[in-house]
Amino acid sequence: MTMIVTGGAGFIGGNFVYYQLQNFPQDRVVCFDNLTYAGNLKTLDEAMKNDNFRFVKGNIADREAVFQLFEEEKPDIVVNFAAESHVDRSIEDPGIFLTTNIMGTQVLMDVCRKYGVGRFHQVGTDEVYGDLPLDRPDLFFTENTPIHTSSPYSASKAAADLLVLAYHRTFGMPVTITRCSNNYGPFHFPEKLIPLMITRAMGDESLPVYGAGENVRDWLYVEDHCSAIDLVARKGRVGEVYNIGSHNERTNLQVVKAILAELKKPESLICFVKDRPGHDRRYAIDSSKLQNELGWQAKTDFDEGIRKTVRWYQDNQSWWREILQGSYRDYYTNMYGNR
Ligand code: NAD
Ligand code: TDX
Repeated sequence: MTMIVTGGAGFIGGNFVYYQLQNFPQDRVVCFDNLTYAGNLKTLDEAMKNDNFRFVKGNIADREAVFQLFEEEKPDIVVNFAAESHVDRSIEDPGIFLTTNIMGTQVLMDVCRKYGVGRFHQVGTDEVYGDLPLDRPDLFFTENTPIHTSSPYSASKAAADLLVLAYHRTFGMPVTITRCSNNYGPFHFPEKLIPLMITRAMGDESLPVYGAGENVRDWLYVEDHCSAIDLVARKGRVGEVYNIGSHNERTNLQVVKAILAELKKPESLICFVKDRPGHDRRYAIDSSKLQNELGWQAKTDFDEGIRKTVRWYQDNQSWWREILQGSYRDYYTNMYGNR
């Protein structure tokens, strides 16, 4: 079997490539990724040593390149991780989010249709549901929660989901969609909350918490996300959406304090900065559909996951220090300089 993984040089896609190579050593995995600022070939160093792995540099919105790839590979399954994924960047410059996340998904749907691909799996996000109030801990997103987006990022992801479902209804394409809560773990680009705080705290630098740090996210260790996607892509019912989450809700302040405790660094590093515009208050996922239908369960709770993640950043400093030396510096100054 051949699986194409788009966006496999990024955080979750990279972890998913390793999940596939380890659990299905007989299958071929082809990563298609155009290596944006968030893509990193170093993440795939180990995969490159595997004969069943191929890396192809290319843009999912480039119709010609995508059709060429499918002509060569004739894949059985396509899992689409490729996306612009950072909310703050989508607030600064929404255009590329629409091109990659919407138009790119359309190109992939067209090519899957032409080549009769057996399954197209779209990696979606819980952000398409908007947010929940902080004072209603009884409320959770289900697959029937209305789409109600807050940022250009989440709007582009919602548009992609709708397009995927439309191709299923109109053309009978065999699609599935998962919508997951916040991930963390190895190879996470240090613009996102957890790796940003770990890498800065390791250097005794200030930790920029937006607003009062009371916003809540439901944190899922990336390996658990990979196992859920794999299960849905192989065994999920066609045309269905499955939520993924594990009830590990934490306020941002709790997350940052847990990181500081793990690193034995002082809480005086915390610095409250101007809030994110349109900042979603709380995400919380009900994933009982996935659990009941496919028997999925998360294996890693937050305390264990954060320990493993901190350890990974301590043990793999060359991976992230190289990123911090590049254009990331300008990004940090622009985003946080006057905050
Ligand atoms: P990431 O930003 O770390 O990686 C994205 C990857 O996609 C990079 O390797 C990048 O080079 C590649 N890419 C971007 N544009 C491309 C294009 N036009 N053509 C080909 N490749 C392109 O993102 P991530 O955090 O790993 O997220 C992966 C997917 O999971 C995204 O679709 C995201 O919306 C979704 N998701 C992420 C989270 C999370 O917590 N990170 C949670 C739920 C869903
Ligand atoms: O410096 C920061 N300070 C801060 O307080 C950063 C980068 C973030 N935050 C807050 C904002 C959020 O409430 O931390 C929380 C998490 O922020 P991000 O890491 O930017 O993630 P989020 O906006 O929740 O989106 C993530 O989860 C859903 C991913 O980036 C998305 O791709 C995914 O769809």
